[in-house]
Parts: sequence; C-alpha cells; structure tokens
Amino acid sequence: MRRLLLIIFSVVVGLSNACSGQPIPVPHKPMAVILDTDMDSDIDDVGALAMLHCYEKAGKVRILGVIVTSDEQHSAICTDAINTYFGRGDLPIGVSQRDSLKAFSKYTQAVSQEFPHKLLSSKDAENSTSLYRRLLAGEPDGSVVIITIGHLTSLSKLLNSQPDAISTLSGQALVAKKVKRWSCMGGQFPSGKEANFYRPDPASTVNCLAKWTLPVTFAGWEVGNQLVTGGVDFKERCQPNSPIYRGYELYNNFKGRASWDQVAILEAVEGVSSYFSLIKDGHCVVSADGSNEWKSPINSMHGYLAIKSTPNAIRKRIEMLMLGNF
Ligand SMILES: [Ca+2]
Repeated sequence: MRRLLLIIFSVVVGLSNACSGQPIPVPHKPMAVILDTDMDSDIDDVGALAMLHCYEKAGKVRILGVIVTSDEQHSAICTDAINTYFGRGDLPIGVSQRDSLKAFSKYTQAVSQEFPHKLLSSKDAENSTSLYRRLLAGEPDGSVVIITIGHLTSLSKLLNSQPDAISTLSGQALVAKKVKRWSCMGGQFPSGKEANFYRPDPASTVNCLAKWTLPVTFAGWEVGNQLVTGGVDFKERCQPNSPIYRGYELYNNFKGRASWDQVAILEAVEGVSSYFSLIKDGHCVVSADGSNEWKSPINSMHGYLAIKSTPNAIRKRIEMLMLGNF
C-alpha cells in the first residue's frame, strides 16, 4: 500500500512539473576524463592533477586514467602517489617511455619517496597507447574528454595506432567514435612557439592536428602565464603533509608559478564560463618546428582561449580547486 501511494505521488509530481512547464531534473552524469601529463620539469601539472581530483570529489568528473608522457624516471610514480593521496590509487597509469629515463625533476623523486603508491617503476606501468585504447573502448560513444597538459607524443601514438585485440578500430576511428572533445594546453596565440608543441616532439603536434576531427580548445601559453598560483598565500592554506604542498615547496619554495596546465583543466570541466572567451575565427596551424599560427579560414572544431574576466578572479578559482575546495 505504501509503495502504491509512493508511485501515485511520483506520477502526480511528475505531471505537475510537466504541466507547469518546469524542467524535470535529470540526474547529473560526471564527465569521463583522460588526463595526459608530462609531470616532470614544471609544477603546474601537480596543480592541474589536484584540480581534477577536486572536480571528481565534487561529482563533476570521473577520471578514467592518467597518461604520463615523460622521459623522467619518477614522473609516473609521482603521479601514482598523488592519485593515491586523493584516494584513487586504483587509477591506471600509462607511460609513453619505459627505458632510457632521466632524472631532472625537482620534486618527482621526493614525492615518490615520501608518499604511498603502488607503482614501483615506469617499467611496471601500461604502455600509453594500449591504455588509451583500452579506456576509450570501454566508454560510451562520444563521451570522453581528453585533456593534454604536456607534449603530444602519446596522443599522436594513439592516433597512429592500428586495430588490435582491444578494438577492431584504428586509433583515429576509435577517437572519432569515443571522444567528445580535446582540451589542449599548448601553443601560443595568435602565433608563437610554445614548449608542449615544439619540445621534444613537434612531429607529434603536427600529426595530432592533422588527424584530429573533433572539437579542440587550445589553452595557449599567454593565458596561463598571466595566472600565478602556488605562492605564499597558497602555502598558508595548503595541507602541509600533502604531495601538492611538497611539490610546490620543492619546486621553488612557494614563489608562485604560472598556471598554464590548470587553465586546460578549468576550461575542460567548467567550459569558457565567465572566465574566458573562445576565439573561433580561424584554425590552428602548426609548422614542422612546432611553432603555431592562427589562420583563416574558420575550422569550426578549433578554438583558443582568451581571458574575459580578471586574471585575479581566475587565479583565485584555480587555487581554490587546487586546495580541494569546489
Ligand atoms: Ca605540463
């Protein structure tokens, strides 16, 4: 009887919503995200990953896995330690390179030694192409957002990949079927030469842009460069026994750093919102040396960001998210 009354109540409420023209709430579905990072020489990747975990805790995203496109030997382990700190030690990590790794990061080794993680070596991580393919194959069509905050070697390898035991589709076809859009920290707009595009693998940038047919938003160098985060005021609010605190401490002892990578995360999850304008009057052309230029004619899939609100408002929002406050 109680169940019957509940059903009648639900029907009546539903009808009244329909009759009043009020939209019936649809349950929110978190956005499925793959992050592709070069967590090594710079610290903004750490801030970006912290933001992504904050969004996940707030129910905005579902992180599928992290691709580590780096030749630094502790980069993947450090990424695993950060994921573990945020309760996602289960996240798969794919690496672009397992051999001939170098040690040049100011923080990845210390974070790896000081914080728990499961991954003992990059050699134990999955190959980036196979992880990309496995994650994409397991998701509904047109649903995955790829965020790249490093150079494009792994994405290029994915796009070049051939059908295999994971999927009968080529990498390009798999991306076209499963991906919704790409948020890319890279390039300088309207023209310039930026590290993710030219160092160490400009051929991959050219290949990615040639093979990419879906919406892509570029968060250029000039945007994040205006947004310094991780300074002394951040230090006062950051949990001292966290890998985020240690990373920024080891990097430059909280002198602050531009938020190039965090912009790509912010835009990927919140859209241009009140913070950015999306310039769509042309398309991005990358030369063989990795320099880029915004040119006509319009490619409706391409857009790049410009700051619309004040840099300080965006900077504050980024730091809030880096601190875990949605
Ligand atoms: Ca980066």
